[in-house]
Amino acid sequence: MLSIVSGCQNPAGRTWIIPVTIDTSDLSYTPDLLKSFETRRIQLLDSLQEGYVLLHATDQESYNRHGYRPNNYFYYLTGYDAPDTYALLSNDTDHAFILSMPPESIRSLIYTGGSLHASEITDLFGPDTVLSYVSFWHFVDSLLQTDLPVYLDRSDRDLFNNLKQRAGVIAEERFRDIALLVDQMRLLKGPLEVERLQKACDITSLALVKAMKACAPGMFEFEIESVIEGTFLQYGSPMPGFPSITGSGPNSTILHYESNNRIMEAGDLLLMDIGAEYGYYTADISRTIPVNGRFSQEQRIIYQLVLDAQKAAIERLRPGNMPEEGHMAARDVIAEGLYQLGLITDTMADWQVQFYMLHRFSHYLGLDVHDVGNYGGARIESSILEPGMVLTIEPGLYFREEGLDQLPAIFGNRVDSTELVNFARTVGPVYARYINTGVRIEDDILITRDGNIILSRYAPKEIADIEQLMR
Ligand SMILES: [Mn+2]
Repeated sequence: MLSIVSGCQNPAGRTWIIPVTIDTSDLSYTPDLLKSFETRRIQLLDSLQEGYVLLHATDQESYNRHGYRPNNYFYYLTGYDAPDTYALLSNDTDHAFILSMPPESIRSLIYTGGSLHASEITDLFGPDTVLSYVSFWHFVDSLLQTDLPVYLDRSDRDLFNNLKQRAGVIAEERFRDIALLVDQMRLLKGPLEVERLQKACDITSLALVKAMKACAPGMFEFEIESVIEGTFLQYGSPMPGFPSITGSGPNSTILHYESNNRIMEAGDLLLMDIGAEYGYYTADISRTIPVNGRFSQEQRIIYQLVLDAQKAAIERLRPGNMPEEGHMAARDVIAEGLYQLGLITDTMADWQVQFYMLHRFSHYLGLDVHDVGNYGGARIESSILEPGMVLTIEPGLYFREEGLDQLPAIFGNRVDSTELVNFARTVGPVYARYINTGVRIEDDILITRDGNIILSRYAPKEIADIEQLMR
């Protein structure tokens, strides 16, 4: 076990201390951690009127990222994470919690090694029964012959289709969404979850500092990506929680740019939107830096505006407020700034502000980068902020080269075409000065009893700090 506090010293002598060590002992299955899975199962079964919950850890082939990770609901309720295994939860007192072994084959033994034995699974995860893969499905098949409802992750299409076929019914209402039972629980993070998110944020912050120090004109964007993801791996994060975005120059204005293969030039901005995953929880932090280490006057203006908006939003994030209040606070700062700069003609015209902002400023964070929560749907009862919620705040401003030409395509259905033409003509000369400027600043915020804690606080975002680190 190494115990190094990582500092990044720059020639000017400034040190960024990020309290993260190369040590994954915090991922071991402690009694407290195992208890947290059990508590969730009890809470779930308390709210389960009838029927049962069937969860799939997903299989080796289903990963869409660097490596395998279990289905979020499966992991959240069991703590178990072996590929292609299943869990069954019900209020049947003899079989309240059943886990399956993975399918047995000599191929999997040779290629991936053996799995835990049934007795080891029982000792560790505490199921009432561990069944072989085949026996598990015999049991499920018998349950499917009843007309009890089945709760499952409806986004797992393979499982859903498999169950419908086995049940031989088209009665879709028998198959219900586990989200109805669990999302409200997942929204409020417990201390052990916050610990993982904090560590994910610390590793990500360190990666950002290292990227800032490495960044120089002439480098490829993917070289920065490699510094970032190399740091993730080095600190025990097996993979990013989502594809890393390192977009420079014109690419800084593309929201989900993932090619990362352009050569960066002096005068470019570099927008990094990245997140290490740690213990299946992911960070999501964005920082925007000048490739040559110094913001131009135009870049400085836009950057400071986004930063001021972001801080205004973070201040509003406290218990009792709606997440919308953060969004609106940021929007108001940005609208006023854009108006002062001559980039919009009317602060009350939502479409004008939207033209630069392009996306919402906030989402929940947890096992998923866009974690469960109320985004306007009906899944979760209340969206008033409560202690234990974790959400991102990520205002951004983007000046695409063809931006003004795209106005009719974006707003043509709701704004009069002469108004669009006039707008483009009025703001055009000012807009031209900012072309290829894309700035996004994103932090991860834990709501606490008194307000909030910025989990991503170790990632520098003040202009002076970034410039000094890059000197
Ligand atoms: Mn985000």
